[in-house]
Parts: sequence; C-alpha cells; structure tokens
Amino acid sequence: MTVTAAPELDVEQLRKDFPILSQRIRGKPLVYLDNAATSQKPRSVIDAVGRFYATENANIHRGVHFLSERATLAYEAVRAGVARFLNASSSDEIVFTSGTTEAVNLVAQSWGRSAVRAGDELLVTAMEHHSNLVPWQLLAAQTGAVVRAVPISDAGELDLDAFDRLLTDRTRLLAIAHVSNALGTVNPVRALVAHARQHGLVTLVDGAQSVPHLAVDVQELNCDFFAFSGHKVYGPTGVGVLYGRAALLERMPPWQGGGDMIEAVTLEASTFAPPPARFEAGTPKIAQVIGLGAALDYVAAVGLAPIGAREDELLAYATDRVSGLDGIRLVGTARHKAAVLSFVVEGVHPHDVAAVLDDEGVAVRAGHHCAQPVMSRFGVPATVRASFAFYNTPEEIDVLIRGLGRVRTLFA
Ligand code: C6P
Repeated sequence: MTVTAAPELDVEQLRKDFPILSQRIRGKPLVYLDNAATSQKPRSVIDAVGRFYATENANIHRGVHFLSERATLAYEAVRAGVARFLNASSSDEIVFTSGTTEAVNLVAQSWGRSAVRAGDELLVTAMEHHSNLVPWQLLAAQTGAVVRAVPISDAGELDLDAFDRLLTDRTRLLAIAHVSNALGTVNPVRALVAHARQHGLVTLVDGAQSVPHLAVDVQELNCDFFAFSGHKVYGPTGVGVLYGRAALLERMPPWQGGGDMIEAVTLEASTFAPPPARFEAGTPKIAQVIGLGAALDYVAAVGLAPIGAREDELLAYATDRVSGLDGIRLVGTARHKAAVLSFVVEGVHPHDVAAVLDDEGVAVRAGHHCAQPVMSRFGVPATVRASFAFYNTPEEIDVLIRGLGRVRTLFA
C-alpha cells in the first residue's frame, strides 16, 4: 500500500479568506492562537449568512410561499451535507442544536431520563469539558445514577486498565471527548467505543475539538451519539450538531416542546414528529445552519487531511520551541495530540501571561478551559493554552515565543 502525503496548503493565500486575520491588535498584527475556543470565519461563511438574510430570509417548514420553501430546502440541504461530512447513514440522524453543550444535554435529558435508573453508572473521563460532565451529573441527581470517571496519567492519557475496571454490569453509558480541549489528547475512541458496546453501553463522543482537525466517520467509530459545534469548525456561533443512531433517536422522547416537533396537538395531549424534527422545537437556527453548511463546504475544499497535517506540524514546532524555554511546564504531553498546547510559566499566573501576550497582539486562552477536574489532576488553577488552526504560521509561533520571553523578563 502506498501512503500519499497530504498536499501542502498555500497558507498565505488561504489566510486571505479570513478577513479578521489581517487586523492589527494594539498596533501589532493579530496572532490568533485561541482556535479551540472558537475558530475564525472565512469570507464564504460570512457571506452565506449575510446573503441568507439579504435575499432568502424566511421561517422554514411553515410557509407555502416561495422564500419559505427555498429556505426550507437550503436548511435541509445542510442536514444532508452534515450527514455526508460525518458519514451518517441518513440525514434523519442529524439533529441541529445550538452547540455541543445542547447536544449533550439533549441526550442526557431525553435518552438519559427515559433509560437510566437509580444505581446505574455513567462513565465519563477525568478530561471532559464541563459540557460532557455536568449534564451527566444533573442526570445522576435526577435519577439516582452515579457518575464515574476514567482517570488520566501524568502525560494526560486515559488509564485504560482503569477503564476496564470501571466497566461494571451497572454501567449504562460511556461519554467521552474525542480530543481534550485542555490537554490536546486524542483519545482512542474507536477502540473504547467498541469495548463499551460489547458491554451493552450507549456511547456518546464529544467531537467539539476533533471535527476541526480530523476526519470523522460515525459509522466507523460506531458510536451511538456524536456532538460538535459549528463555531469551532469555521462556522457561526449558535449552531451545533447531534448525530444519533436512528434506532436510538426513534425511541427517545422529546426533551423540549413547541412548534415543529409535533404531529398533532389537542388541549389534552400531543403526539410527536419523528426524528430529527422531534428534537428541534421552535424556530431553528436557520441562518446559522446555512453558515455551517458554507463552513463544511470550505473545509471540504481545503481538505481535512492537509488541515490536520499542517496543524500537526504547527503543534510539533510550538511544542519544541516552548519546551526549550526555562521555567515552563507543559500540561498534556500525550503521544497523540491535536492542535492544543497547554502550559504554565513557573511563578506567573496564567492570566498575567495571557495579558502580556495580548500586548503583543497574541490571543491565547488562560484559565481552567471549562475543565476544572483536569486542572485539579495537574495541581494547577489554570493553564495558558495556545491552540492552532491551519491558517497559523511558524512565524506566529515565534511571536508567541518572544512574548513568553517578555513574560520572563517582566516577572523575573
Ligand atoms: N470549548 C474551549 O475554549 P460549546 O460551548 O457548546 O460550543 O462547546 C462546548 C465544548 C464541549 N466539549 C469540548 C471538548 C469543548 O472544547 C467545548 C468548548 C471551548 O475549550 C469553550 S469553553
């Protein structure tokens, strides 16, 4: 078998697609290294949303007039596009949500409230974002179930022996991040999902941080649910996706009631539409979905393989340069990582580091990254996190390194 290397991207040219990147911040060129929080948007996405409002805006699934029909077709075409993007077997398995957070809450409240009983166990990992932890804690409080977490090693990898030990005959669910937002670890989700399914568990993969960097095939992963957010994959805020295996979605009750999710309503009772409409109560995020469609088209045109390859190079370069600096400790040194470099500077609070970097035009995130259990595991209140997209450059990483040098001088 011959392995074809991913083609090189013309990054200089591609950067021109992102109007925000040419800005100056505090008089310095913007160095945007906060892509795990949200990625920047290409012109095609900005234009798609603007064009929708300027020429196509109408509510969907409700009108017989021209605009409504056209908007409905456009919205449903994106659903089909998302199904192709994730390789779902049908677009009926794609539910639009406001983001990963809402997708996980939907599963917890719909599947969870109907399937989980007192004493059942819900297995997560110690590296989950709060969005894939708190909804399960809420479900546990509502049902009497118990949340258990797979511990992580000093490198930020899952303890797979502990994973085995934590699977009991009471475990009902595995909910796991594909890629950790705080550590960058890429988890072996395919193997873990396979193992969990052998034990009869329902499986949910939080793909918020994987979808922008890796090609995802939900049939290959064989998970029951997969969630991601549009805004981290070059799309608008306010829209996300829940993939759900048809057989499960069909059995799940609605979690929110309102327009568009019903079949028939009387004053006494209602019957409900089949999925995915059952889970999309109220006027949907129409313009955002259109923008998400444009974002996925953009990603397809650039290519996820070259995007991932480029980001791996950036991460390797940044890891090498940052670890060469005195007084810096990396948090998260897993063998398989994607696009995230978390670290602490000895004796300097991460917020101070980020403020100095901001003065240099460098945008990073400092804080607990909505993953407080990860911070506790590594004994730090917070980290500085530089996170990369394909449009970043080694020269931008050099600016980060110079900024960190300035931190050392200021706080020596
Ligand atoms: N992480 C970060 O800076 P929403 O907010 O619903 O779009 O995504 C939530 C979420 C869920 N899972 C993971 C792994 C995530 O990284 C995020 C969002 C951002 O790391 C904002 S806190």
